[in-house]
Amino acid sequence: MSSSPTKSPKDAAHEHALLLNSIAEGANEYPKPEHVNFTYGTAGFRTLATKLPPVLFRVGLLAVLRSKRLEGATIGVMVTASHNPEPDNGVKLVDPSGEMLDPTWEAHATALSNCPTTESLISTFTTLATHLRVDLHQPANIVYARDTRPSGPDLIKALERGFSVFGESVKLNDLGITTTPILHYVVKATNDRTGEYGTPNIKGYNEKMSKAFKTLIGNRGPLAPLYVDCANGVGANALSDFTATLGEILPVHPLNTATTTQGALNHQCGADFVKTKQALPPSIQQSGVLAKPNTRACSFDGDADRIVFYYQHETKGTFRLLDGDKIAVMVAMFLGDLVVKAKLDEEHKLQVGVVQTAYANGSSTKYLTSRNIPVTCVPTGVKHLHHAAQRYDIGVYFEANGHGTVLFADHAIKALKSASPQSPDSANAIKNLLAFSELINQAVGDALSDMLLVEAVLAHRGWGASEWDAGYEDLPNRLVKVEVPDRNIFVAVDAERKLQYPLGLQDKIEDAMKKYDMGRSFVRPSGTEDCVRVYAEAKTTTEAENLAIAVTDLVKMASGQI
Ligand code: NG1
Ligand code: ZN
Repeated sequence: MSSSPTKSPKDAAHEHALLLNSIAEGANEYPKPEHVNFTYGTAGFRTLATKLPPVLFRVGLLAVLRSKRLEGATIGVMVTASHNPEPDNGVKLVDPSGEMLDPTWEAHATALSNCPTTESLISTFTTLATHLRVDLHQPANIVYARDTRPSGPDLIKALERGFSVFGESVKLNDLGITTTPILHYVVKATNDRTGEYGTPNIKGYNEKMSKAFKTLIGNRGPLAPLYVDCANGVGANALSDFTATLGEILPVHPLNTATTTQGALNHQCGADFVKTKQALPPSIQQSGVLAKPNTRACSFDGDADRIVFYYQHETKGTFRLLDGDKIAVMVAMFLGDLVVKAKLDEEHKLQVGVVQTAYANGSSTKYLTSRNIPVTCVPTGVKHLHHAAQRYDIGVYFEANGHGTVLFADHAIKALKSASPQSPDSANAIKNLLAFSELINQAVGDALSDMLLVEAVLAHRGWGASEWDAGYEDLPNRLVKVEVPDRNIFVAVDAERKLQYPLGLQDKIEDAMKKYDMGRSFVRPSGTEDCVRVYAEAKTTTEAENLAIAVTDLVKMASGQI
């Protein structure tokens, strides 16, 4: 820690002592519960909300440290547990670029949150500030928000208590109740010195997207009606704000918007329910809105950063899922076509690539690679996908569960802006590519923005849901959650497609796979829940199910359960 040049060492020491006192006072109000171990994982901290107030207080301290370390750059804090049930809650930090927290700081978050006493918290805080060379005299800027969970207000209070120990050196921007991606947008826009990304508030977000969407739809609207399952969460608020800005071109029918009904959040609805059950939310089934052929619906998750689409088969009436893989494939193909039409000169040629995880359906990967679209496979967790996508000129990344976005590299935007089009067609393609770069959230997966992306591509293609679906047929698949005594004995490698430990288990999984036509299966420990996940796919539903059962048994055997 260096002291300000205007202060004497004595004053600086006094000020520091006051700060530590102030931290101690706050920490005493939020003692850490015994026998709980917190981990800052893929989704930040996430557990039962009642356990979280002390964590929020400490996250408040860390957010301020991070902002001060970055000379006052704005840091984001989001209080949400996404698709988890209502009694859970969580918190995650957002870095100034709008991306997830720098992974090296995840360990600092974990360390602070697990300090058992006020004394150990003070000592860990002091050590961190020193080792990370944080000048505590720097200003700090924080933007924060929460989803609609009833536990939100108490957690925000604990977070604000953490901020308050630093007194007036911290400037706060409370966005209130909003979606995770809007919070990321505001962080990115606040830190953007060029002022080009957008106005750093919710209105700025709506205006930016609405303008880009209108450019893309042109005179193609009004589009066919779209039913949107808001998971009874914050997406309902964001959607109604947005449609008020957008006007008539997309007739949106919001469903599951009961944000104040106790227990309704993510219950029998939302993107995670639809993806894991591979079925309609019962409320939508009963409403009969999808009975009309080719009617599209989509589901957000509880903090509106995931989206999946679906419809009912025209003749069979069966449920058809259009998940993250289907979105990635359609979007990558479409942007690839636009790039060809843009006819950029040789030195500015742009490559569209796709980033997936092992959970991507095998058919989607095959479809892309057979059409010469490069595909990268990375471990689960958005930060891995995001970073891999940054290596393409235009990087499309989606998890199968519907979390994803498309990143346009700075040099790609420059090439598009400076191109001299050879024909009206190429001028149009360039204009559209630039409008897509504005429409798509460049910080993080965003259900609302991805919904508009899909709608814009469908409008340009002149497709309904069934034409979109026709590209490839998903291989039947099963995802099983296996509870084991210690998930840490399972160590996955090779983008989590193989197990290194327990020794010998991978060979057994591969032997099981060989017994099924097009069989593929892998096992990995979850990063967000205390379980191991088994994924299996094969040519038929029965084979996929049998493979999942066989591999689940192998996992149980390896962990001594059978
Ligand atoms: P874990 O619990 O590590 O499988 C889940 C999702 C991830 C990601 C994170 C963060 C699956 C199989 N896993 O991770 O894709 O979205 O949550 O929310 O969907
Ligand atoms: Zn989410």
